[in-house]
Amino acid sequence: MMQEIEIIDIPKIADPDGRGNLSVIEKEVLPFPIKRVYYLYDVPSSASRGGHAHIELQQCLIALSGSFEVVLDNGSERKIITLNKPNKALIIPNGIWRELENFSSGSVCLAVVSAEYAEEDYIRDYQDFLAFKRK
Ligand code: T46
Repeated sequence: MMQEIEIIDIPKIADPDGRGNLSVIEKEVLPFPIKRVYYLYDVPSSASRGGHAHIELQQCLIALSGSFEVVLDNGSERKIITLNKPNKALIIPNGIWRELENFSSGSVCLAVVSAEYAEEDYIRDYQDFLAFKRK
């Protein structure tokens, strides 16, 4: 269950002269071709983002800075994953309900996704999501 949800390593290039790290996403790092990038920032700690599923869109989430929790729900099971490392990426396949919460101060959530923005791809009502999963 929840097999397709995974945390992958983003290659990290540590600078030999102590200039810090560089991580890069290219070629086959993600399990889908990249069509769009967006990011969430200045999110109050009390706020919740997400609260929807996507019909087709596949997504990669990275905590570029700080930390936040991602609640994942496949219609029969829920789990919570904390993201807090810029070289770890959470892969969320289509058909998964997600909620993002407990953002730390100054945190930045990068989303790298498989499709352009399309409101028709969203299921924003949880009962509609459960009905979609039963189909
Ligand atoms: C997701 C989570 C992690 C656009 O016009 N273009 C875009 O590319 C996006 C992503 C959003 N919007 C508009 C649509 C809404 O009027 O921005 C507004 C806020 O979007 P939303 O309420 O969907 O934001 P989140 O943070 O709840 O969800 C977003 C993504 O939409 C979603 O794919 O998985 O981040």
